[in-house]
Amino acid sequence: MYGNTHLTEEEAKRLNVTDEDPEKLAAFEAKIDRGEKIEPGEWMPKEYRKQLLRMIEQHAHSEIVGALPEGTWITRAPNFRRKLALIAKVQDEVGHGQMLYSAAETLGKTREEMLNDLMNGKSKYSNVFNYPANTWADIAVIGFLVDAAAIVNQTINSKGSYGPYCRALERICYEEAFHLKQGHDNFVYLATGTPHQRAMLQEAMNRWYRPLIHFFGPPDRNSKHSEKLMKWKVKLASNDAMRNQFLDMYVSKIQEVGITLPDPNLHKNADGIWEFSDPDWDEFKRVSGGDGPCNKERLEVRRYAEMAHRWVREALMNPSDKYKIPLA
Ligand code: FAQ
Repeated sequence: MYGNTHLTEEEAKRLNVTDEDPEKLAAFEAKIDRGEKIEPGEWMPKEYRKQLLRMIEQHAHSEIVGALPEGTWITRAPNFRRKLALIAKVQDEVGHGQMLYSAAETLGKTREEMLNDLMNGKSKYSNVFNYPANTWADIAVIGFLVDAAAIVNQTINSKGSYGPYCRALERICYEEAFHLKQGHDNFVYLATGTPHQRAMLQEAMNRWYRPLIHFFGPPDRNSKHSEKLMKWKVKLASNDAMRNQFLDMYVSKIQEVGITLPDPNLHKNADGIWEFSDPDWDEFKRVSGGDGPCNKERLEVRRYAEMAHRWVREALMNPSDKYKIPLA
């Protein structure tokens, strides 16, 4: 065993904690096992900090990049009610990014460093936001199913071990529940609408099916970080388990309004596990590695926002005479 921890020497090596103080490590693990939260400033293994930061930062980037595909439809929403709901939703997503950047900052990386790493391509964000929103039906699919997928992941992980991340996730889930409702309403409206509306929705569903399967990450057998993240209760279910829960909850809701999924092999087996055709994991690797249909555009928009709004940040952070509005 490694010190007085529950870890074998082999596990300690895999978790990359062999240079940590075994006493502190044992106390840290015991705290997590008791279901208590780790808070900023408390001792934690370097690898826990690194993994947590990577995951929260990636999540924060996903929220602000995730606002872009839907954001492009605000001016083209089909009516005022839908427009208002979409504006509120997109604003919420950016707010989620803010909450998550704040949680990530408690681990020692500044917001500026994180945003720079997003723009220079060092940090990842969710694959799903590298696909275009070609029609209004894409907004229904994103609002209903991407939000549903996010809720499955976030509800599970909100019971995790790091206080600031869990508190942010809890709040985010409340807001996502509203997003899902408006997405579902939009989805059902199109599915039960004119033949043209139904065809538009089916076409969008066909395009989003694979990215949605990819959303939960690679299959467990290829997941690099799950062992550590699950050991330390950052992630409370594996990629496959979350994907399965999503399919369990939403396949029937899609099919009950007459929309089909473009995989003849999608079915639930006798053990209650969903099986599906190979969703092209090479595509997932390409898209999450930077080579998807919209990766370039998404980062260009981010770089433009950074440049065009620099003066606002400067005015807020360094108030000086240069930015003072003369009062009459
Ligand atoms: N996209 O070892 P694993 C939202 C990478 S928020 C791109 O299994 P892990 C709200 C992974 O980084 C959506 N890359 O990774 C919204 C790793 O690469 P690396 C975001 C992915 O961390 C809705 C490699 O593959 N949610 O949608 C993806 O154990 C509507 C190996 O993977 C979160 O971020 C992916 N999908 O498990 C906004 C939730 N999956 O770093 C607007 C928090 C994996 O070694 C509109 N994150 N990779 O180079 C998580 O729960 C986990 O990070 C997983 C991946 C489950 C995503």
